[in-house]
Amino acid sequence: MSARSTHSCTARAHSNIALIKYWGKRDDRLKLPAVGSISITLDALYSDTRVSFFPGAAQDSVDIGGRKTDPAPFTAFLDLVRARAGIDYRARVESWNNFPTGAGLASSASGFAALALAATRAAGLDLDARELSILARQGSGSAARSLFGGFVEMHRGTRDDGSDAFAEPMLDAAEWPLDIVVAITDRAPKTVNSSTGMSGLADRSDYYNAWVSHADGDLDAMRESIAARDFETVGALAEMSCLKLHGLMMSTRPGLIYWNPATVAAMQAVRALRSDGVPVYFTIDAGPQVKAICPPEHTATVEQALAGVPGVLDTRRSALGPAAYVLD
Ligand code: 2P0
Repeated sequence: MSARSTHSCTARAHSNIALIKYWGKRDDRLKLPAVGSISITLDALYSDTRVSFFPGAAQDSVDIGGRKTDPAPFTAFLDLVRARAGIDYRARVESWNNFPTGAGLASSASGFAALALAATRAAGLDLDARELSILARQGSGSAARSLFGGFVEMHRGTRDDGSDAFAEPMLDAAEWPLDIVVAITDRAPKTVNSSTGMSGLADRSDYYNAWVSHADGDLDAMRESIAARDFETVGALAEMSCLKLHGLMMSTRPGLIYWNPATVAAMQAVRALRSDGVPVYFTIDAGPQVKAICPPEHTATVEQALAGVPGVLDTRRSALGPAAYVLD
């Protein structure tokens, strides 16, 4: 957009879950991750975000799911877009998630990815995929991955300015169809958000150095097993990365426990399915929901088993999803 006109844009971005997890930052302000990560994008969970810049407005306004939200964290992000576009108009942001917000289903990933795409387009910018990913990362580290579909790798990068800390696609969704069954065990927003949970980790966890020093090996192994379409190894690596992440969280002063009894029961149900010959592995993010990954021919069996676990409130199933895109 030129500085004279006003524009709106609505974009959709899908949530993602990491198979090799990101946790910890090497720079808080630029949200530079301490470790790289590899994720899959989910078709069934997404955020739609509309951004309109208005010349006359005094401040940004943000609604999520129809409710007014403190605009401060979004203003900091929109300032990056405004600086780049050379405008100073305030924005009206309206965002909807088709799933519970802030409950460990990566609403900040899909939300900030959709916001990055909608805000840049509304401001008249047309950033390439890498630039957009670097921008989205500054909203939320995991948002850098939600701009892409299928299997995605986020690079840790080594530069201080963050110019090499971006995500890029590895495989499109259609290249290796897999399903995810999400077992929802609590719909309430979590009490400790990810940024707080992972802040200052080097000083707060005795396990931090071990976490960082093994990350590259885990990423190499995951890259290789994805390239080989080796589901058992992908699943085993993902389950181990999840358990290492939660071990790290529990080792952080004060100890961070995101699980509830149904979370543990669902993990055990996944392992029981596996001992019965069903290829399925679990992963869990910064929340109590369990995500089970399996080839599509086993999805119905997995969903039925998880729905029957005491304390599981609901299940959602998803295929792998597409890259973020503009709706209008
Ligand atoms: C991940 N998580 O790789 C890890 C695993 C949750 C557990 O990325 O502070 O919301 O905005 O960068 O991206 C969640 O962290 O945190 C996350 P910030 P973000 O998916």
